[in-house]
This record gives sequence, C-alpha cells and structure tokens, in this order.
Amino acid sequence: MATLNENTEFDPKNDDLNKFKENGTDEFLTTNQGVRINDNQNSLKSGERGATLLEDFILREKITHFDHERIPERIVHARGAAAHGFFQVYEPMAKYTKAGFLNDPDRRTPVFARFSTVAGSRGSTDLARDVRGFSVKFYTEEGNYDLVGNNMPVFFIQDAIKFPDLIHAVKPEPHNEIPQAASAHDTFWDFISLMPESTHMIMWLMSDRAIPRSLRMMEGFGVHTFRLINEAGEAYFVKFHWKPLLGVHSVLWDEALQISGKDPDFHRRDLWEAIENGFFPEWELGMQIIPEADEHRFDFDLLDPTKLVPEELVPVMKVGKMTLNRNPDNYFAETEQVAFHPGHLVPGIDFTNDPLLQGRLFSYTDTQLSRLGSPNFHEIPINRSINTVHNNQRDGHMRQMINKGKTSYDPNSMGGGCPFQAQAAQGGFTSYAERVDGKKIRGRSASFMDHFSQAALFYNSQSEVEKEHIVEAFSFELGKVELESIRERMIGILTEVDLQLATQVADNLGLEVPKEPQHPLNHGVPADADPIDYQPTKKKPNIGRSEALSMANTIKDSINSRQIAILADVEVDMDNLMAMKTALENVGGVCKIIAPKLGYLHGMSGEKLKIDMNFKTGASVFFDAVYVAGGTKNENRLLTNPDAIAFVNEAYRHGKPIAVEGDTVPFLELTMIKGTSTVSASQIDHLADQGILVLPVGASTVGKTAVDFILAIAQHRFWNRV
Ligand code: HDE
Repeated sequence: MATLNENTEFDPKNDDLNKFKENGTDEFLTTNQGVRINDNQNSLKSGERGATLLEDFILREKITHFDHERIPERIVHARGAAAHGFFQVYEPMAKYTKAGFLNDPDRRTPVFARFSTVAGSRGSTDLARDVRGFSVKFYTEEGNYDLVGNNMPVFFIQDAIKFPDLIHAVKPEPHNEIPQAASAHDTFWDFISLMPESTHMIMWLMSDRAIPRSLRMMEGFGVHTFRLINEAGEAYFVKFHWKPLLGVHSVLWDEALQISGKDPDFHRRDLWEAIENGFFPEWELGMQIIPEADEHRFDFDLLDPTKLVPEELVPVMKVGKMTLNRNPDNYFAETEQVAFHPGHLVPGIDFTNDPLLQGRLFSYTDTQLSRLGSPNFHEIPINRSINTVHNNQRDGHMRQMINKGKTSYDPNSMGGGCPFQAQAAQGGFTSYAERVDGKKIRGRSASFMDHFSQAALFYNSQSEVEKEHIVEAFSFELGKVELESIRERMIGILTEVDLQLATQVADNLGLEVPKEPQHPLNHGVPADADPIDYQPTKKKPNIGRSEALSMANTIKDSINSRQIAILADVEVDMDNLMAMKTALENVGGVCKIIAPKLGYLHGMSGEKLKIDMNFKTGASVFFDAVYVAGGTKNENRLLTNPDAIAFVNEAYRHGKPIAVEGDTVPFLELTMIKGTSTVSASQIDHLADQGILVLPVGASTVGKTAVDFILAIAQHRFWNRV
C-alpha cells in the first residue's frame, strides 16, 4: 500500500499550489491588510454599552468578507467531491496521438478529478438517483487537458440546444422548488416521455449505475466521440473510458434512501477516508480507437451521443492509469473553484462534430464567467496551467498576473514580436483539417433516428437481478408522477425497448400495456418540419447482447477498503474476533466494532477492544458485510437487542455477506436467516452459497470461514436469498 502524499515531491502542480497555501499555526491573527489584531471578541463602541462605531475597520472588514463568501453554485453538477493524483501512460501512443502525456511512460502527469451528481444543489444528498459527473483535469507540460465525462457512456439528448429544456425539466419544479435532487416528478417524465431520443440514457438512469456504492467504484466515459491526431497529422476516432480497478458496484435503492438520511455525505466521506487511509483509488484509462475509414461501419452514427460503441465491436485498449492520492487542502479553493471545460485541449486531441459536444464548447467558459465572476478564472491556483502562460490578454476583475512591457498586441515590433506563435513542430495547437461541406441548416441527420435499438441492447445485456432493479426503479419514479397521461406515454416508450419490461412496470402502476409496441410520437420536431422525418426508427443492432454493459460481469477480486461491521455486546470471544478482524484487515478490509454503547469490548480473559460506533450512529447500510462475534454473554445480550436483530436483517435483505460464530445461532434464529439451528455440514454449504458463513462452535481457528468470508465480500452481493 502506498503511503499518503507519496510522490507529491515530483508533482509540479502541487509545487505550484504550495505557493498559495496559508497556515495560521504559530502565527498572529491579522486583518487582510496584515495588521495584527488585538481583540477579536468585541467590536469598537462608544462606551461599554454604547453604539458600535463605523470606524471599526476590523469589524467592517470581517463582516463584509463574510457577507460575500458565497458564489453561485454550478447550474448543473453543483454537488461534488474531488482529489489530486497523477496519470501515467503504459506505452507510447505515438501511432495514434502526439499528446505528450500519452507518449512518455516515465512522465507522471498531475491530475485533479472531480465527481458530482447533476441535478441536486450543493447541499443535496450524495445518494440521489442520478448521473455522476467524472471530470479530470490533466496538468500536462503542454497545457491543461480536461476530460469532462460522466459515469454513463451516453446522454439524454442529441443536440445542445435541448440542454436547458432537459435541465429545467429535471431540476425542482419552479413553482414550489420540489423535489430536491430527484428525477421522480412530473416535469422530468413529461419531457422524457415526449423525447424518445432519451430512451437509451433513461435505461442507464433507471439501472443501478445511478446509485453507485462508491465514487471509487464507478466507470467514467468521455461520452462523445473525440479525435486523436498523430505527429503525421493522421486522425483516429476515439471513445474514452475510465475503468475502476475496484470494479463497478452499486447499492440498492432502499439503501440509497436510508443513506440519504443517515449520511448524505456518504460518497464524499468514502473518497476522503479512502485517500486518508492510503487506499488510493485507481482507474485505467481505456480507449476505443476507430480508424477514420470505419466512420460509417456501424449501425449508428459515431457523432450521436445517445449511442455507445459496444466493446464487442471495438475492444477497449487500456492505455494508462490514474491514481488519486491526495485530498484537497481546502474545499472551496480547490473543489468549488476548479473550472473544467471540454474545450481545454492539448495538441494530439481534437473534437468531432457531435452537436452536443459542439454546444458544450460554448457553455463551459460562459458559465465560469457568472460562477467565478471574471475572465481571469484561469489564474485561480487550482485552474493554473503548469506550463507558463504568455499572451496579450490583459486586465479584468481580480487580475493576478503582472504583465510587464509596453506591448499587449500582436504583431508588434516594440516588444520584439513577442510572445511568438509556435509552429506545429514547436507544439503549436493546430486543428484537424476536417473537410466540412454543407448547406447551413437547422436539422438532424436521419442517421440519428434509431432511439431504441441500444436501449434494448442495454436492457437485454443485464442480469435478471439488474433487470428487476430497473423495473423497480421505473415503478418508483413513475409512481411519483401524478399525471396518468405521462405514465401512459412512458409505458408506450418502454414497449419499444422490451414488452415484458413495459408489462411489469405497467402492472405495478395499475395500467394496461399495449399488445404491440406502441410507436411514441417525437414531439421534439421543428415547427415547419414534416414529423415523419423526425419519427424514431428501430434498426436491428450489430449485436444482441454486450457483456460489458452488465455490472454482474465486473471485477470481483478484492475487498480492498470494503467496510465490515463487527457486531458485539459486552463479553466476546476475543481470540476469534481478533483472528477474523486481522484476516480481513490483512487483505484490505476495514473493520468497525458496533455495540449498543460506546466504550470497550471485553474478552473473556480480560482483553479490551475499543468500540467504534453504537447502534444509533452505525447502520447496516454503511457496511459491505457483517460479522457477528461469539461468546456466551455476548450472545445472550444480542438476543434481546432489537437493534442488533434489525441490523442483521437489513444486511441480509440487501444481499450482504454475513459471517457468524456458531454459538450465536440462537440469536440468528430471531433474524431472517433461517436454518442455522442445527448447523450440519450440508446446511453450512447451502448457507455459504448465499454468502452466509458459520464458524463452527469450538473451532480452533477462523481459517476457512475467514477465507470464505473474504471471497464472499469480494462478490459484493448475494441475490439468491429467498
Ligand atoms: Fe456539462 N455542464 N453540459 N455535460 N458537465 C457543466 O459547466 C453542458 C454534458 C459535465 O466537475 C457546466 O462548469 C451543456 C455531457 C460534468 O466542475 C455547464 C451540455 C457531459 C460537469 C455544462 C452538457 C457533461 C458539467 C456547469 C449539453 C458528459 C461538472 C458547471 C450540450 C460528457 C464539471 C460547469 C465539474 C458541468 C453545460 C452536457 C459532463 C453549464 C450545455 C454530455 C462532469 O457549462
């Protein structure tokens, strides 16, 4: 395991940030003008009980600064958490791109990565059903490169002009500002039910991908097709992926609802604590590379952001790794003020004509102007490039740079013609000379009109349990919709994806499902257009199923940083408890002792162990697995503790691995776990298939049970419980 802050001495971005860091330790309190303050407790008054004097510059300065502490939150992606780290490429990618950071395996490029929810305000819950933003700023030697993606590979709309409509629909309704951080309301589903192009994305949003277990266990996607350009000027299309080394895992909706109340900071706390404890999150950067000549090889348009390129058609090449190893020093200065932009490019990477991407290129600078308040937002420490900046841009609010010399124009002779333009060979950015030829029109290509094939591909690729969760999610969300006509329209759209899905959801909503797929009308049609030109089509997709789309096929080989609750009361069998705890911790498990009250657990031979949480502060939804400690007195106490019984029942219902000591069987008989009263070998095996491990009474070692428990935790969840 790497140690905290390892490598920061090689981090040029951290060196740059260090120049701006402040630390009040052993220092005097001062005003912003540097004057030492003598009394920070009382304002200046005319007499002890007199009115406060306007002259009190210390009071005025303090209050004025406080009054202006807030800036507008991001219009979308307001709630986020971020961390520093580095990226390193495995092999030079010169065949495809000249980007420096993708060509030198010895180069550690500093990064700052921010993860976010989309719809909620800054103070909303981390566990909302929502898309997650996945933004990475690479501080490369050639300037900043931002990969501003999401945890889902497609998007709701095909054209940027629809973005304000989409966001207005999903944000709290304008008359009463309800609901916060939730899509389960009329305006969202009204819009979606009229926009068949959203269907594929909606399938992702209703899947468990929208409620991740951890920000560290999400995939990331660049969404749009981008271009890579090599030294010879040749271009390749590329789709960017981030693949987490911990695999892709989610929580259940019931857990998400509970966590939202018990710990709305669950994801940001998880990221923070993992990094503080040396469990540095890692993702491999993946690329699907497509030669220009293959642009029209697929049954969808590469420029259409509602489509993904199935990994079975174009495999994902793992080209490098990002490691996050340092938490920010100050949330506002770094996480809040960081400004990402899909248009922050370096030579070797370029755009395509994806109409969603093209609109984004305008939006991101524009939004920083109102959010951060000045065109000088690039001078804020977290946004500064590590390459020095020289140009003729001047002045503006809060300008930091002191530009010397008389000339701020180009060409000039008085400044020796400086700063110079760079030739391409000197690293000057040149846009890819794509041939563009066409009439000026407002419209959409016919190649964008298949809105259902990939929605069906996604649904068909899910495991049975994932499909059940999708049905439940639709039933919940549409159940919250008040207008029946909206629900009916959505059922119509679902018939295009899968009739059984539509039937199950309709049944839960008390609606009839049409016998045949019901072709939904596309209402996103221009006033003078022939609606026929805009009606959705459905093609037969290249493939019927893509294993990569199901989380059931994710990596399940580690319990690194997984949280394990150890339930106990009073007097425990400390030998077994410690042996199990050590076995789990040796492979990266994080154990917390939970007991009815804080203090210490006592071993039967007088040993002591600190209790981490009581049943009021620790809940089963915070954990990935549960171990019930043994010991006669312990078991007797747990028997009469409804909190302990509820804890185990909940973990059981949520499919989590549970290990128990054989002498706690009478306690287990009070829970939903049945069949433990006579723990014969065959029953133990049967329970083990369901992720329930029983340490036989009198076992001299936890050995095999610990090994099985570890394997079970790595599996994440067991869905085969009845
Ligand atoms: Fe964004 N988006 N977006 N978006 N987006 C913003 O920029 C926008 C889109 C994404 O951690 C805003 O600085 C438009 C797709 C992330 O700071 C804003 C359109 C994808 C973040 C904006 C899109 C994203 C943003 C708000 C449709 C995935 C958070 C604050 C054309 C590829 C960045 C800000 C962070 C943030 C506009 C669609 C990802 C308003 C107009 C598609 C991860 O500029």
